[in-house]
Amino acid sequence: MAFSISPSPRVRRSPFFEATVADGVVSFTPYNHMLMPTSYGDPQAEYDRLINHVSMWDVSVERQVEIKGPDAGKLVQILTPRKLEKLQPGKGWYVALCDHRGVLLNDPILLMLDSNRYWLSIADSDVLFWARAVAGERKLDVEIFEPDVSPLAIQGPKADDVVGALLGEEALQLKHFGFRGMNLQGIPLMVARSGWSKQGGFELYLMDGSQGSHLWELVKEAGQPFGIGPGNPNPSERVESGLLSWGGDTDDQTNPFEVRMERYIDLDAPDDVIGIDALRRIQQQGVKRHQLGVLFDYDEKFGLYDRTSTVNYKGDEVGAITAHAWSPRLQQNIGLALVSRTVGAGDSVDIILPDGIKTSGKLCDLPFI
Ligand code: THG
Repeated sequence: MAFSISPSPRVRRSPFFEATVADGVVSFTPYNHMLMPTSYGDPQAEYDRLINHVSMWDVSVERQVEIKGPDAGKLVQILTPRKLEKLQPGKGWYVALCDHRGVLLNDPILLMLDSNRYWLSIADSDVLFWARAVAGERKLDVEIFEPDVSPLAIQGPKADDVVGALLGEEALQLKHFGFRGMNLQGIPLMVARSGWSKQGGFELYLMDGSQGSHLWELVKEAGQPFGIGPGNPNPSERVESGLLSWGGDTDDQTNPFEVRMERYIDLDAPDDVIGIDALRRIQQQGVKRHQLGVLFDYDEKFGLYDRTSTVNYKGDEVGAITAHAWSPRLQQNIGLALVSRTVGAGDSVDIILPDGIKTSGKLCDLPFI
């Protein structure tokens, strides 16, 4: 199969688009109505850089929904069933956004800029509409918009070296999910210690879209001595690390308890939080599914996939494999399963892959590594 993406103003480019093309990007995926690079043509090298060195990613698609005004704090609390009293300016928290059924709508990082200004750094769903609708219905005094903010991630064990060289000690002092405003040669940034990998690193939130190529070049230059190269959120590493991909690992029924987000849910959150009643009821009646790992008995290295696989246990369908990948560190095919709680870690299951191939595997706890 060889096909291309038709250009359209509906599918927006990132401020780093030209730079990624110059660096040899070969594929993209649509995400939040934008294009995210997914490969530079050498998956092995890209994985190796992330695990052993350092990698730079255009993750502009992680759009910000800014909520600003006297009722901003009130609105963000209504949107998430995690109690926010202890959130401080300069700190980000991983939160669930749920609908009135308790179904997970998005799993953003919530960044508190100050007491009346927040960013929701979103996964792939239209939070802007949701937040505006809720604010309107609850008659809250807020402005909600997408600011000119585009994250560039620097991930891997040498990310501290690169960011230290680029931005100095101030940046290195940031704690996990902490962030601060900084200026790099006239480029306004919000610098955070975060990113969608478990290899450590930073995200530079570019706050001036006209400076994308400039920022990309500066990061590339500072990273040269440490072997930096372009990459993207890595399918193998994220499955090994058990990081959630909303919309891939979740469906229109998935609640946060099913996908290991219970530690981000406070059932004693205020009663006006959307979904809180449903979440209390779900918890009381018993959660039906859970997310586990699966170790495949299938030797041929998995590539990418575009559909889920069926999981059977003793002849009955019990759920789906929502992601699978070859794990270079485990030297095995692994996956994420969303399955009935009637099965658990240690159980052997039969799996029908999207192309119809029948195989098997063993369920296990997450993360793999
Ligand atoms: N960075 C930014 N925005 C984002 C993402 C990101 N928006 C979309 C998506 N990623 C949001 N989803 C996640 C999922 C998991 C994590 C971060 C964002 C994550 N989880 C750790 C874990 O699950 O082990 C730690 C969570 C914690 O410490 O509370 O990091 O990557 N800007």
